Amino acid sequence: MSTGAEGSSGAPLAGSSVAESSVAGSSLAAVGPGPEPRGLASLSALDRQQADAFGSLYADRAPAPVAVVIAAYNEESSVGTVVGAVPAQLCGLPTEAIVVVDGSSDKTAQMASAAGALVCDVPTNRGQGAALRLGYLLARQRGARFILTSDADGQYLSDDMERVLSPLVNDEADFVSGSRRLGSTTSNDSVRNLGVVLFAGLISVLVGQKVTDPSCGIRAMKADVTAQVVLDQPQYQASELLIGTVMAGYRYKEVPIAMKARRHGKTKKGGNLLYGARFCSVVIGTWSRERRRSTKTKRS
Ligand SMILES: Nc1nc2c(ncn2[C@@H]2O[C@H](COP(=O)(O)OP(=O)(O)OP(=O)(O)O)[C@@H](O)[C@H]2O)c(=O)[nH]1
Ligand SMILES: [Mg+2]
Repeated sequence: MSTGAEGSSGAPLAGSSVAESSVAGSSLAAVGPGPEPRGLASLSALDRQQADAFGSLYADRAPAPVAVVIAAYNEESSVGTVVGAVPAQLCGLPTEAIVVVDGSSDKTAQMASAAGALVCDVPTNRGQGAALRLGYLLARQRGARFILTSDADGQYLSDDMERVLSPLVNDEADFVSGSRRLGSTTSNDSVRNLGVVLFAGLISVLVGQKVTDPSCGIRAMKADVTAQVVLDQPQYQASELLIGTVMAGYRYKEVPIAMKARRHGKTKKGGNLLYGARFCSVVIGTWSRERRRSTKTKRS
């Protein structure tokens, strides 16, 4: 299995000498003699502080090799069912659900906790991207080998989790995304569905990798990948993670999944126009940033 310190090409990535703590409750990112993993620079003081508090809170709970990280904001009607449906084992490996709530005004944190999740309840709302970035840190800190994400609104099915994780466990990929286009969706929002096709085409051309669904919330990655990619986006994080990972040379794979329409609560992403505009700006911004970086790396 790759350690995440190497890209799929075998080329060493920055920061392979950094040992992040994998012991709950201990301090983070003990830096050895070498460059820091790029992703650690994206962490804020709040992320580190929350991670320390979370580590202490759950120090007595045995860690699991597979962390299912879920960002949840005002999802009290569905988060308990989503957490309860996470299988105890995936691909023969024990799992744990880590739910990151931030500034919710309802009982999301209590419902997630009652359903058995480890909950990080951040006092201020920052967005799904910031919540997932923190969730990845929490999972790495607890020593997870694999991180799977899902949404708290019940749009993704726990039945698909094993299919998403399996290529990682078999070392066929470093990052696996579900794809509603390879599988199915019950959404009849034609604007959203068209957006998925158009952005998939754009990203495929930009990164030179066939992508069919760049905004699918069910995905899995080797845990170390999340420390190596820059995750600056506070809300529209999906394409930043995808583009950063593929452009860093990690092996990407998609598997078919079934996506359902939201049954409770409402979208946190705004209307289709705003969602599309922000998504587009993250795609172009991330691609430009990663391209500049690879040009600079090649020159030096
Ligand atoms: N912690 C946290 N989670 C968030 C935030 N915004 C969104 N989320 C969660 O991220 C997941 C995806 O958000 P959604 O609003 O469902 O976005 P979407 O699935 O792209 O859009 P829809 O198809 O309209 O549901 C859900 O579990 C949300 O609760 C936030 O600010 N903080
Ligand atoms: Mg949703």
